[in-house]
Amino acid sequence: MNHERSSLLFQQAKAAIPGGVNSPVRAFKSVGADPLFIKKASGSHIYDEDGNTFIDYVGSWGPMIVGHCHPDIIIAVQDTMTSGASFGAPTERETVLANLVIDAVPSIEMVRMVSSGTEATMSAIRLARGCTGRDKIIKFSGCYHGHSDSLLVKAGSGAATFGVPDSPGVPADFAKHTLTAEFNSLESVSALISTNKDAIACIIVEPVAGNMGTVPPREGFLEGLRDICTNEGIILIFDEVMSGFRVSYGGAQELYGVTPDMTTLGKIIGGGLPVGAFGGKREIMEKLSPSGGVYQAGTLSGNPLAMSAGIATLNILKQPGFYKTLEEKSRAVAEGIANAAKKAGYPIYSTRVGSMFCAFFSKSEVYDWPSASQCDTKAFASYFLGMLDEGVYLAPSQFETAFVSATHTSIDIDKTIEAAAKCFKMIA
Ligand code: KE4
Repeated sequence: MNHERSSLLFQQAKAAIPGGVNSPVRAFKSVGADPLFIKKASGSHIYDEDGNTFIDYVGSWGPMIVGHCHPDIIIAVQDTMTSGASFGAPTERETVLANLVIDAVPSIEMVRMVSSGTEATMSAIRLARGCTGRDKIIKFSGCYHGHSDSLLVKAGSGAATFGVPDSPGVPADFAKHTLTAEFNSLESVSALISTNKDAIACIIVEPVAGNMGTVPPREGFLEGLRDICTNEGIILIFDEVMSGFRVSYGGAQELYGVTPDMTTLGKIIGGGLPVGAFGGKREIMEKLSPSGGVYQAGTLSGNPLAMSAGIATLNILKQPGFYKTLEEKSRAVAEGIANAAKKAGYPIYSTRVGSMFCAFFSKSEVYDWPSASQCDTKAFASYFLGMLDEGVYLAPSQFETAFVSATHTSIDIDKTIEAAAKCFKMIA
């Protein structure tokens, strides 16, 4: 497969942009290859600058659930553009999208729009701290909530339950307020709470972890977090930037029947344009400026273009049968890949929640970061590159999620499974 133009563009990009990309995972570093530069996309396909065609399971990391270049979204954005891209003033569209979100997610009584998932989680944590007067937060290893200082933190060593920076530039004084538990382990949460009594403002969790690969919550885990937070006066934040409107119209909280105090959203609600959001109980949200004292702001928050793309997207998702059809496609492709691995005698651990799925290169169950981190990432890299040669574009990391869209066809799915069978035979 010819990648000449992508390679040339990557060299040019590296001269002007750090690492040649505007977000690190795009650089293909963990699969040891140069990234493809994408020229255009349509439906379930993307087309690179060398004229190669791929079945796309990245979908811009989640937003493209209705497929690339959906005509309704194109028309909505074009029409809005002719009236003005942004005013820095309130518009009716913001209330329309806010009400679509509120109607879809009952735990959200009020919602604030921002421009990224990072802004959403950063703001939700500040609001939780403002509401409780507490400084510490609990997150989970392997969960990613964007790149704000409080969240680029890993567990401190040994007895020290304090967090330590997970990136240069994050002051230790910030990191120490972030405590890290293990996903699917209520015991690890209780241990942190017992040594930080009445000091924890919130627990933030991806209800379906999507940033260590796809890791579903075990039976009772989310319910346990809910009980702990209720008993301890801790605000429970579901980071549904990825799972929101993805695993069901009401997100993971609808799927698992567990109600958080706050929810963060992004990706799908922007239909491919920059949007994030955070929302929750009225009594919490009203503490946000200008109705309350917790400050948060954004020049392009709620801008007309992004609102129009989000409204058009959610109107498509609301249509009867959307998620049923998506579930059938997702099951077919995830099970097909798992069966292909089995036939090739290559062990993978396959997970799926709705249209989020992952093939872990692991002989044993993956249920948290320690077990995910044992995966054979070299073998994954060979699989990834083999699939790319076969015209299938997966996320360039073992620790990411694959996304199915409404536009993936049975032909796409059959081709994907055939490609996987070929790749597993090659690496077995
Ligand atoms: P953004 O700031 O990238 O819009 O959202 C951060 C974020 C927050 N919460 C969750 C659950 C997320 O998955 C993300 C971002 N997801 C990654 C994909 N693993 C974005 C891809 C990238 O960083 O380029």
